[in-house]
Amino acid sequence: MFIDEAKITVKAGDGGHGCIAFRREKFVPRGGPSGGDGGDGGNVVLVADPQENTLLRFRYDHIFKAGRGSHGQGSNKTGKRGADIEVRIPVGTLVCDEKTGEVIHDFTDPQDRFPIAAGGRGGHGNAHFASSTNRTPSRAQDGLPGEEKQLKLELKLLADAGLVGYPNAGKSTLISRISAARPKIADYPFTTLEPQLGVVSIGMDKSFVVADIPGLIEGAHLGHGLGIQFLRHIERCRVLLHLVDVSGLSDEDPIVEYKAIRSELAEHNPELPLKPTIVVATKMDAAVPSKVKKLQRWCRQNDLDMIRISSVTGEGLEELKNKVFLKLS
Ligand SMILES: Nc1nc2c(ncn2[C@@H]2O[C@H](COP(=O)(O)OP(=O)(O)OP(=O)(O)O)[C@@H](O)[C@H]2O)c(=O)[nH]1
Ligand SMILES: [Mg+2]
Repeated sequence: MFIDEAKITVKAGDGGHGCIAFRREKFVPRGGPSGGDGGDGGNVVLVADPQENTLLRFRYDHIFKAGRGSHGQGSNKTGKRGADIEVRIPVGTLVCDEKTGEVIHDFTDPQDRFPIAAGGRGGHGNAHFASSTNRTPSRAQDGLPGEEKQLKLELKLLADAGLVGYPNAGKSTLISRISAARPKIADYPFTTLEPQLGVVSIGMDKSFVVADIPGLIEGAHLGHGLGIQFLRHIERCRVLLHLVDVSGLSDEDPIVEYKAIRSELAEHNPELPLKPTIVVATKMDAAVPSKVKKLQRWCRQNDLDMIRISSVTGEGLEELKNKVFLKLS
């Protein structure tokens, strides 16, 4: 679950064929061979790009071909080289051969470049084969095929946004609605025992990673409930989503609940409460209006962003995704 995966095919360009030709010029009897070489095929190069943070885009786009070399021509014209292509992948991606599982390259540094598939060499034209004993060679080479590889990409994810809240606040349900993660969901506290990550996509090319962690309760820093050991998973998140149940399914006062979690965060690491936070009022389909109003007022007074959502009806989910993305960029 902490790993994002993708399979891609890379195909380097084939080399162009060599050409068979002879000079034909007026007043030059028996002109020599003049067939040019084929151009080399283009290479496929993988490049680690700090702007990319997930492998999500490879779900839509997973075959990458470099350009083929042009064939040689008469008058000793060499064919044009095929164009190289660069495939940009996130820093931290491990690339393996899909069939053998062998590790090909670990992209640990930004701008790390690795030629993954070499273009085929262009074939020699007949001019190349002329010698003192054979002045009219009538053979030329075909270009060689470019390399083709099936690759498996693996990326260890770091979450951009972390979900915090009481048990049953609806954290796992939310992540299951906005990402492909499928954590266990149930109407009893502490359903989630292990942190889960999900990749949230916005449109075709934007995404962020969200972490679902076990619920917190008052005294978590003293070991109550499942404790706060899971908070280390969100220490590197840049945004916190603080989920507060405003439905009749919870009998807790929303403000009391909010403050309890905030103080547990601070107990764990005083910097956690300083992170940009969005207060997320959950289960709006079953909302108790007085709770919503109370939380709303509190957020306004404390200059906090608040969004109302329902993972059942989908209310507010797009707004939430966009807001998180804005805070991250
Ligand atoms: N009506 C309604 N119920 C919801 C909504 N979101 C979650 N629930 C229900 O609330 C209960 C708890 O949901 P979970 O997603 O498991 O809550 P959690 O915050 O992950 O809980 P823990 O893992 O125990 O911390 C489940 O019964 C869900 O079906 C919602 O938007 N509307
Ligand atoms: Mg859960």
